[in-house]
Amino acid sequence: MPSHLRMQLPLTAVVAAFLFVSGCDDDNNPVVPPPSTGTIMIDVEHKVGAADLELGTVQYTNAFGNVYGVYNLEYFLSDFFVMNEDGRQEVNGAHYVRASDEATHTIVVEGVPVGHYHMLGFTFGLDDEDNVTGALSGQSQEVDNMFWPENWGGGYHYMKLEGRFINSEQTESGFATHAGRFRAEGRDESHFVEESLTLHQNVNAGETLHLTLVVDVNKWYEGPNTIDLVTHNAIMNNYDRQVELEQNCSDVFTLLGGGSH
Ligand SMILES: [Cu+2]
Repeated sequence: MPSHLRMQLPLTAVVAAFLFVSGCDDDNNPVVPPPSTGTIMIDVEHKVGAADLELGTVQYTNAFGNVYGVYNLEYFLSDFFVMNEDGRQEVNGAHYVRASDEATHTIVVEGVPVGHYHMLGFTFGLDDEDNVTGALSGQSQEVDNMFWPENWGGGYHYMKLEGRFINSEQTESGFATHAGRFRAEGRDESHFVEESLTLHQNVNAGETLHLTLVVDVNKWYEGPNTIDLVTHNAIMNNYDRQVELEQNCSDVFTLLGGGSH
């Protein structure tokens, strides 16, 4: 450390002590500015219809009539935003969720400007800005394993939803609902899903608003497209399957604790 810096330290300490003491004479502490943002904490709950998602057993029935089980579910939610009359406040960042790992079920969105908001939204998967190979590296092996092949556009899977179902021969067969941006020659438009959920809540300075996001796995397979799991293997470069999934995302997510007027 240069000597002139060391010399200044005692003087700084004296000034700080004086400010602190004089600040104590007032009810308000003039030294620390009040926070202008709050936090939204979202707990993710996975369901299949009304039932809690239980991994690893073939016990659910989808809209098509497939009897199936989920063995793995992992996905990204990113770029959370809240909206009110003043506009849209975005808090960028990607959150990795894995059904088998409770530690990934809490999403903390910090730095939300204080205000009353009537909408909470996010991107299911990653938009083009975030969906870049290597952009999320260094977080975990699980996140790295979400990579999407370079020849299909690179970046990351939006979701891996994998399991087993009873096929028409009455035997168990695997399915892999892998969602992502399939980019190829003649197919280079972006596609990602933006969700918006109704909210009537205040974000208060320095406080945390708690919400629950319910994710219903069955909804990925119904409305508007009723999906037969027979068709859900090796779908990553299948344009029609990816578009169907995108459309079905609209009612997968519901918000609890959003309040009302
Ligand atoms: Cu895949």
